[in-house]
Amino acid sequence: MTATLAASQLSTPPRPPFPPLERPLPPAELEDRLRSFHGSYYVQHPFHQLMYSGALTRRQFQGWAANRLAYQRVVPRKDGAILSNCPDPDVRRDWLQRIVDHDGPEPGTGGIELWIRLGVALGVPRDEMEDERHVLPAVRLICESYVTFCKSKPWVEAVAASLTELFAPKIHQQRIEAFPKHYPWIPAEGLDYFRSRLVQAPRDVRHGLAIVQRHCTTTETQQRAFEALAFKLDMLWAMIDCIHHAYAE
Ligand code: AHQ
Repeated sequence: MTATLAASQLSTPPRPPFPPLERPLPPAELEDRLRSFHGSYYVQHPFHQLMYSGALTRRQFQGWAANRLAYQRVVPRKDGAILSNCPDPDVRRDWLQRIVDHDGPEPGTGGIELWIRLGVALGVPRDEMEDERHVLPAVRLICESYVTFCKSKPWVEAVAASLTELFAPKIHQQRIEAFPKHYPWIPAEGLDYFRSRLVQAPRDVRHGLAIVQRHCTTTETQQRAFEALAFKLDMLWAMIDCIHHAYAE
């Protein structure tokens, strides 16, 4: 491809090639290979670099929170899709917790509510968060692609896609540290969602990783797990890329 065709705007994550496996990886090596995708995680994206360096404007924060609500709202729907495809009652029993974490045990509770409160803390009126008027068409399509993936792929591949959260504790901790330091105007309650994920994400990752290690024991199933993780990494990267360029100063 000639240099002039190189993308000048949208960015692409560094992608470690995953060469075809000659043999199935034992569980520990499978985890290592999954973790080796960390360089493609969207914490590396310029938008997040702006966020953590203190360079994000209030408007960019507001656009990010309003658009990211579309992602938070598809999470319980994609988890419902995984439940509907999963034949194992023990897995379903544990996976149910993810839906309760996001939707809450009753109205006005749960992670999605905390995300709306983040948007309000950033200055977006609650009704403008809830009616999703600021969600970009591309972000909506990207988020729906995650639901479609989890509806249409074998449930273990959908579980593998959730393992981007192997890399999430760092992103939540960075926000908890960066916001008070660089953005003192953000009320402390705006961070409540990130604090909740510091507890929930590691628990979810332990559960999801154990499922992938238990079920992906052939080169074919392990390769499909890598492809599922790569899809989700691209999905997150594409989402933040749209937000970044839509709200570029
Ligand atoms: O808040 C997030 C969340 O609840 C989930 C569920 C999980 C999944 O099942 O795919 N992924 C995920 C993520 C959440 N927050 C993102 C962020 O940047 O705040 C990170 C994202 C992920 O890493 O997949």
